[in-house]
Amino acid sequence: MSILVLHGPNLNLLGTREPQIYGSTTLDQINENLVKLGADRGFLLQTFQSNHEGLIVDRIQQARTDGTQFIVINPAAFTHTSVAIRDALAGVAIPFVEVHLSNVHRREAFRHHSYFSDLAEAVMAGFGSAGYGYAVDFAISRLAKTA
Ligand code: CA2
Repeated sequence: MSILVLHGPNLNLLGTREPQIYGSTTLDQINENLVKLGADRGFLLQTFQSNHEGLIVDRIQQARTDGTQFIVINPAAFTHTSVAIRDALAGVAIPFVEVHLSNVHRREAFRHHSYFSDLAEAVMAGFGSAGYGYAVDFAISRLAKTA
């Protein structure tokens, strides 16, 4: 049973810049914790980060045939711009949770609209890196129910 965690553009910079907004935990640390959280509950958890929209679309399409049963995605800036990533998620029809480190609703108006929220099973915003853990936990309980 497998969960895919996707990170959008610039999230590779986590822990190095703007800690007041995005925290001081690095992406590697976040991913390590999530892999362990999955493994402890008997799930394979794979992670992928890209700064390129098309590569994220490709990875979502790959999820259709690689056994992925649930996706956790922080589309980062693509949240507010990407019909292509939205269409890919709708196309593969794999349930997903949308995660944001910051509370996007307390920020600039252009961050208030998401191309993903109306398709998502749930949305996390403002929990910092803990939000990924909550999302994976939610994914595990959903998958455990359907197993
Ligand atoms: O709060 C989030 O997780 C966001 O998805 C992060 C995106 C932003 O465009 C969304 O509106 C909300 C930006 C990610 C940039 O990540 C950085 C990390 C460290 C230093 C600089 C940027």
